[in-house]
Amino acid sequence: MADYVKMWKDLGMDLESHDNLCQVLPTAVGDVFLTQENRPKAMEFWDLVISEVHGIRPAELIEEQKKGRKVFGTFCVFVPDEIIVALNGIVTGLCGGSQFWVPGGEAVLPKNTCPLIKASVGARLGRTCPFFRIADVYVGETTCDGKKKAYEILGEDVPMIIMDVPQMKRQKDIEKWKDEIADFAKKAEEITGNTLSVEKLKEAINIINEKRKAMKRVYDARKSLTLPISGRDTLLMTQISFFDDPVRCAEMCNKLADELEERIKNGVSVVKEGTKRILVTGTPLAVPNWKLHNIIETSGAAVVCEEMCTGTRYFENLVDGSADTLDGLFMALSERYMKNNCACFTPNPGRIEDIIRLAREYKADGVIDCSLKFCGLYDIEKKNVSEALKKEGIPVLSLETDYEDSDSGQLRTRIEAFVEMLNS
Ligand code: BJ8
Repeated sequence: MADYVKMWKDLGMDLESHDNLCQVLPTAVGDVFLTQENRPKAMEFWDLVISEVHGIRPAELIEEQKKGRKVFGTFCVFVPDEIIVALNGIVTGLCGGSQFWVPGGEAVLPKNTCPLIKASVGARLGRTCPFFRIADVYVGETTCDGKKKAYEILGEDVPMIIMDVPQMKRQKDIEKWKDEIADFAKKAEEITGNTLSVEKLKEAINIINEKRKAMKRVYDARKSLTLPISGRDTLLMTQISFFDDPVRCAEMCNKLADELEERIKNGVSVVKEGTKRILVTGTPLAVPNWKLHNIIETSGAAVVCEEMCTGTRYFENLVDGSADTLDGLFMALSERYMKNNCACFTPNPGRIEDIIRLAREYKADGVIDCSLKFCGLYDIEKKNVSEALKKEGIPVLSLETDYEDSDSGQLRTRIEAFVEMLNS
């Protein structure tokens, strides 16, 4: 591994505490990913990135900053990457997925806040994540109450833009989100010092659409009964796509998709015939949260699809880049982003329709609906999800978890019983 200590020091990181974090990660990567058999060769790229997750990409970002580019840290798939890319900015995901950061978050937030929020705040305030140190500006959004209030705390420490996400999906809400995107573009122009043009925005729309198409190719391969890739590996690819350069991301995903399509042709599967196929839905799984996938896939089943923001919601629906005015392109962006069926909307029938559609497309035998503890939005929506799936004859298991390992045994027992029920 290259020596990144100077870089971390220059970023003002707490090196002692960061060392403790670095010690746990390799074991987790080894246990979750490297123990799998018959992995696609193209996964070598993501194995390398995750093995130096606090080194390779942060070093690239710093090099780009030296050339005058600005880094925008984001927490939600509602933030339109296209605007940032069109202004020659760089997007990096910032959601925290490790229990390591939770106590730091609990120092300033109530304990009954969801772990994703606590970890994100803890990662910033504890100075143990280079991405949180590098970002020139954070972009928050008004999706859930916990995030809204946490952004006020983060905003004391770092420049922050908040985007006001509508809570409903009427035509006037789509118009409102278009205006919000236009306002965001103005702020992003100030930060980058660049001016947005129709041409640049069209180009950026194309770049991000290509990334979405490449990710979709990988996911489409999972629809085959000859399953060419595990859920764990696909999740890793998806998680890293939030940090990576979008052009390289598309290139690597296409390379992986080529290999997966070849595997299907040759009948190469990562699981035995008849292995039960699971669609996972619920709250996002930020790096390095691999707990659920790992338990499912070591309990005799395979994850074939994720209806979540670290899954299909990140790449489904392309932006129509045909308009010839900025206003027209902002509207096209709004229309695409407002198709995201996050539980922050009311009512939210689109998510249930998506889960049923995806369960059929990916030939899932059952659905696991799992939310993070203290996420009221997804927890409350479980009732409607579970009733709708039962009506469709699709078996469903509803779970709640957090970032600690203490509930792993209990989760495993429930998941094993669910898989056994599917098998019988
Ligand atoms: S579009 S899912 S990325 S908001 S788990 S922090 S909702 S209390 S993450 Fe999300 Fe955007 Fe929606 Fe997707 Fe709050 Fe729930 Fe925590 Fe959550």
